[in-house]
Amino acid sequence: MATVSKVRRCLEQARSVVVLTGAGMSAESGIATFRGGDHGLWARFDPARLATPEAFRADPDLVWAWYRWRMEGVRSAQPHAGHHALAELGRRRAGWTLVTQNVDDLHERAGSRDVIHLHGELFAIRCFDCHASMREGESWAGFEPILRQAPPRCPQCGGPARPGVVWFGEALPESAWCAAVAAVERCDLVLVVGTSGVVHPAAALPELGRRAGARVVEINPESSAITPLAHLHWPATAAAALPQLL
Ligand code: BV8
Ligand code: ZN
Repeated sequence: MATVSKVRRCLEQARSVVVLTGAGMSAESGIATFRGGDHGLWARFDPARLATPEAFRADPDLVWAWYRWRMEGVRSAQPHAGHHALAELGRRRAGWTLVTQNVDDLHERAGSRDVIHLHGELFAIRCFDCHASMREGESWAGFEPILRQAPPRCPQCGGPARPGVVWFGEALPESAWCAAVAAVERCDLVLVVGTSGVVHPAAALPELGRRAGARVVEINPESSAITPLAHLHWPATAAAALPQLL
């Protein structure tokens, strides 16, 4: 039986499904993944090094400019057929939880509801010091790629604005993590789409689900750290595979 028919059957037999997406889910919308591909203007910077509180403290104008560049990139990107397929599957089924490691809003723009963002949200800008929510400040004039931009200052305390993402070395939002763990521990299918499975603790979710008795299906054109524990690996891209599950 073809892989798509096996995955469809897993979906039909599952009472409750958790989908875990990673940067590969946004790749076909033109958003660079963390560990693959060329970052163009930012090619000489390692994203994992910039996505830390230390990097922001050391050079806020560099890190802030990187996030503003990424915000503009997400703004000009569109959700693809895979995002729309997940939103449609979520509308059709009860027992459907979408958990993402991504900080973009492509799942929401495709119509998915109650998305669990384990690593925060790019556009949820807040003060680095007092956590007051903030606006993103001066518009990105003409989107000419820039390497430095001073973060706007907090009206409450004067602190610098930061993106609402979870940096390396920062704890995941308690409520998001607990909701994701509760969902995988009671589901019968974990559908993992587009993650290399190297960032913890998010990468442990498929294993938690499997230990609780769920089947694990992976959609990824390459193999990943998740592949060895997946019952089924569908070597396909998100935009090509997910619409076939409708
Ligand atoms: C924490 C927001 C503790 C920021 C992100 C050593 C061993 C183990 C762990 C650690 C370690 N040293 C440090 C750690 C912990 C660290 C970690 O896991 N590091 C890794 C790199 C080893 N984790 C943390 O720091 C976490 N916090 O542990 O806190 C703590 C506890 C209590 C109190 C205080 C502290 C925080 C991790 C969150 C980091 N933030 N994002 C931002 O975006 O700027 S993570 C970042 O990576 C993105 O969110 C991204 O989603 C995520 C994971 O990467 P992937 O999504 O998997 O993307 P990747 O590029 O790797 O892979 C893409 C995949 O897609 C590939 O497999 C590819 O084949 C596939 N693909 C490509 N195209 C397609 C496709 N698939 C389908 N279709 C396609 N078209
Ligand atoms: Zn403040």
